[in-house]
Amino acid sequence: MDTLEVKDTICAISTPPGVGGIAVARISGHQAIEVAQRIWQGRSLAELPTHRASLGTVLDDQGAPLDQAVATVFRSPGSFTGEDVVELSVHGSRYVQQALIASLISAGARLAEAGEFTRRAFSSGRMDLAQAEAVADIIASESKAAHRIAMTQMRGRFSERLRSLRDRLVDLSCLLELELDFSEEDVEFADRAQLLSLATEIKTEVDRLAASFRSGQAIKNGIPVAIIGPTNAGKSSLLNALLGDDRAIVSDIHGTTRDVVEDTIYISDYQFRLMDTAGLRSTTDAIESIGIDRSRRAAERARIIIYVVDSTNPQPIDLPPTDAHILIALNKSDLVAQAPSPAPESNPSVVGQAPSPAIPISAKTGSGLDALKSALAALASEAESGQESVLVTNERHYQALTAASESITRAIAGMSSGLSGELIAQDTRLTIAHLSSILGDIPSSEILSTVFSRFCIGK
Ligand SMILES: Nc1nc2c(ncn2[C@@H]2O[C@H](COP(=O)(O)OP(=O)(O)OP(=O)(O)O)[C@@H](O)[C@H]2O)c(=O)[nH]1
Ligand SMILES: [Mg+2]
Repeated sequence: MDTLEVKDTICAISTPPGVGGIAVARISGHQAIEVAQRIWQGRSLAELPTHRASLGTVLDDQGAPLDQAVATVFRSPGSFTGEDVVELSVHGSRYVQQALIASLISAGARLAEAGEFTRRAFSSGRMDLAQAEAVADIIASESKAAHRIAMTQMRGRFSERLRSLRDRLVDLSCLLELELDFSEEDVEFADRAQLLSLATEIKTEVDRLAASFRSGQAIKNGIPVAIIGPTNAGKSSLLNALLGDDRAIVSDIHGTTRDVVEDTIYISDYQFRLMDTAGLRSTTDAIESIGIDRSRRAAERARIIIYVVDSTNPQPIDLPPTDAHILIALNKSDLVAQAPSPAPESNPSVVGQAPSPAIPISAKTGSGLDALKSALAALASEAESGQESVLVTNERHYQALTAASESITRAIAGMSSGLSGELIAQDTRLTIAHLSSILGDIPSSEILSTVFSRFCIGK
């Protein structure tokens, strides 16, 4: 709990800037109802039951009627921030919004800082830090999948997982401390093998959560897809066909595209960031070489590569080793009469990573594009539901998990090499602290000793 903070009453427009049918001003703090009442004509807000709305009139800072409005009162602790909250819905004119805020400030509120409502929700214990961060992610979510992951986190699934890991670590830590306390009496509370297997299990889980970050981040920000292939294969035509827009220049001149052309599409629940790139070929043109360099870098950034082959002129696939998923698109299928030829011979580093069969497409007629889109959606869905039930999407969480993994690894190494219990216990505590930092509750020695007393009777 954030008890040091002075909880003055804050206000802000919570709807997006600009004109809208309705705008909502939110007021939070122990004087929220009193402040709102000063600019309110209508049923007394103090007498309004919690979670109830009432129609009335809001007044400007001169006391003149400003707009007809609906006031909703949420009493502490059953509100978003945990404090008393009043929401005033007014007509969404820019003038009304600005005059309403001016009026609330003259009535005793202060303009809220960015994120302050959610921050108060965190400090009043309404949610932990990971949940508060998820609120920001929900607001920023641009695809159904990004929204779904953020919702899971806001509802506390990720936090539950972390708490359960932490509790098991506290168990472990407790056994280690007991051994330390009684070491002279030669009492064994748990054999080393048992401690080791518990620690290893915890490390595996921490590592799996950390490993989900790449997928989680890609789904949150848009999955990077690089369109790669030789010149004139139809990469830019494919980008345009997928976007349904003349985004990139198309021509039959080899080496048309020089720069990476990027745009986003939505398929199924996912957002993809498509990158059209310069065709791969050996060239003496200095600018084209720079473009090809950029293609290779785009391929490195990508989670999925669409490798475009010209079916009328198939060449061996030439890709540097990559850990991206590779989809092979056999383009210009409209020009080959019979069933499309099998995938051209590929270099071995790629073959192993291209389990899906090549997809015949025509960027010109649009045939096969649905199959290509389905393949993209299937890869995205695999990445989402792959190894983990919750995906890590936040850089801060990822850093903390990585640090937790490092400290538990040291503890495990210590256990297997018979290092002093003191050092192992220290690394275990450090792991607990890293996991706790994600939830925002760094355990003070006081909290830890409370937790410990629950587990270690008589200590
Ligand atoms: N018939 C047919 N022509 C196509 C198809 N896709 C692309 N083309 C033609 O192939 C030529 C090259 O297309 P681009 O999309 O510019 O090829 P690119 O791979 O982007 O080429 P670079 O930018 O030079 O690397 C153009 O003349 C397109 O009209 C297709 O599916 N069928
Ligand atoms: Mg091109």
